[in-house]
Amino acid sequence: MIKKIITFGTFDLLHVGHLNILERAKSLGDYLIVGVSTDELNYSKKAKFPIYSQEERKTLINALKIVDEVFFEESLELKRSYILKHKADTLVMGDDWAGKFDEFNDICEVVYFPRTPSISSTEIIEIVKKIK
Ligand code: C2G
Repeated sequence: MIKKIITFGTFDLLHVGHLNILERAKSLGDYLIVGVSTDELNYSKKAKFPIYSQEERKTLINALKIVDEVFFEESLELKRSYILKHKADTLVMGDDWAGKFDEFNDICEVVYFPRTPSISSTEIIEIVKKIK
C-alpha cells in the first residue's frame, strides 16, 4: 500500500531548511503532499504578506521532484479536513510546531522534525536589507 505524507508551510524565499524537511518527510513514505499557505492565511497569522506570491511559492514547491502533489492551505482550522481529504497516513511538521498538531493523532501519525539551524525566510530578508 502507498504511504502518503502531508506537510504544510509558507515556503517563502525557498531555502535549504525547507528542502531538508520536505526530504525528511518524503523519506517516511511514498507520496508527498504539500499544503502551501495562501497569502491571505499568512496575512492573518503574521500581519504581513510573503515576498513571493502564493502562485510562485506553489510553483516552486511543485517543481521539486520529491513532491507529488501541492494544494493551497486556506485556513489553519481546515487541517483535519485536508488530512482526511488527501488520505494522509502521516503529518510532518518542523519542531517549531511541536505538540501543536497532536490532536490529529486519531486520524494519522504526527511527526515533528528538528528545524534546520541558522536559516529562515526572516533571516534572509534581514541579511538582504543590510546589503548596501
Ligand atoms: N523549517 C525547517 N527549518 C528551517 C525553516 C523552516 O525545518 N530552518 C520548516 C518549518 O518547521 C515548517 C516548514 O519548514 O515545517 C515550512 O516553514 P514555514 O514556511 O516557516 O511555514 P510556516 O509559516 O510555519 O507555516 O499550517 C502550518 C503553516 O502553514 C506553517
